[in-house]
Amino acid sequence: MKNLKKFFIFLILFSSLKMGYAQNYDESKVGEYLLPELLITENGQTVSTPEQWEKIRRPEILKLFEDHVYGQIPKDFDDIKFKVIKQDKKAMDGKATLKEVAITVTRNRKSVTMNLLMFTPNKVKKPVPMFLVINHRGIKTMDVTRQNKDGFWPAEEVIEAGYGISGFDVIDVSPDDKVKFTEGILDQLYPEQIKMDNGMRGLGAWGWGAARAIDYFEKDKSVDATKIISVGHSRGGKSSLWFGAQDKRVAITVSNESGNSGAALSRRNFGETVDRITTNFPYWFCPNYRQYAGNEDKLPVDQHMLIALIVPRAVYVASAAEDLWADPKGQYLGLKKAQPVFNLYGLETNLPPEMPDVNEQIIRPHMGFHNREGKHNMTPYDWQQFIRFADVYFDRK
Ligand code: GTR
Repeated sequence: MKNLKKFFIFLILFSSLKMGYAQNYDESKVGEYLLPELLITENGQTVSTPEQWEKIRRPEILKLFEDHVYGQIPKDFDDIKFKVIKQDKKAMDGKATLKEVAITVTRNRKSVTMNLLMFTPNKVKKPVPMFLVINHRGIKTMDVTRQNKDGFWPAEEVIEAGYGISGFDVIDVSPDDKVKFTEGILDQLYPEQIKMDNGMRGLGAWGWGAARAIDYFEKDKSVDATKIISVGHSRGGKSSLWFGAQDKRVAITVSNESGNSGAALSRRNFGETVDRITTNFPYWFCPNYRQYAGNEDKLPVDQHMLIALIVPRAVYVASAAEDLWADPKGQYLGLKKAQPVFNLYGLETNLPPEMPDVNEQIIRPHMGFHNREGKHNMTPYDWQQFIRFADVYFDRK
């Protein structure tokens, strides 16, 4: 009997402890939070010009994300080779050209090969802007035979709009798996990163893969490599943002429902938390990130600063109304709180204080947002919005 009583007391204590970390979906319980300063340098200097931002504050913030959240994305290797292993100039009933490219990267005499899949439209004269998807949903979503048409990668619609569409399966660079994530570029090319507290992990490795895809596009005359649009959904969206922040060759960075550790503010206590994400997916982040579980206020950054790193290149944030786990409002605020950096460049963004209505797109220089009706997914509706935004940004229509 005594033991039973003890057990119940333990149970109550344990569950209230857990409550501290439990998910909140009640707007009235979000509470107050103070974001780190975007435009004050570590020396206390106020940033008021793009030059100060680029020379001082941007590198400081980039390093903070590297050291505390995602880890590095190494840039060095000894050799890169591209081999077009398949080409079909009459794909999609003659509307597009399909290419499958094997990209082999060598460092310290070890190599990794990733496969890039791409379609470019045939009825165009100029090189085309290219959508590049960091794809964690598997190769089946990018069926090159087009027998299986998946709304996650709606190649026909993108080709019809005059853009190229491409993607690679993240498994080629770093499997999306707690145990196997090193079985790719980490084991083969960058083993020293595994031991580092700010070493590359899953999300950074996928970004590394996207960078190698752009290395290829720079050599392919059918692609306008100055107009690359990096796209990722959810975990892919987190990676797309981190990659877009690093690699200035990305013209538009799209984050679709990237949520926690993506576009959503971490200090806003709503939906997924740093504790949940680092418990379930520790291998996405550098080991240092875990210390901020239940301790978000101590983070030296918040996610609006990640978005700000991309400016003045364009950023598009998409969310879905029923995807509360990813905190649509927190994602909107992530974009909104990055505004001071857009403004530094003379870009008058003026986002309204509240999120726009569901299915209402907002386009500003150089940012866009929508909150689609429905659940967590990337759909043809989302793609239509990305295309509309790209048309405006690239001045195509
Ligand atoms: C969830 C994870 C999210 C998001 C999502 C996805 O389980 O908690 O942060 O990344 O997976 O990638 O679909």
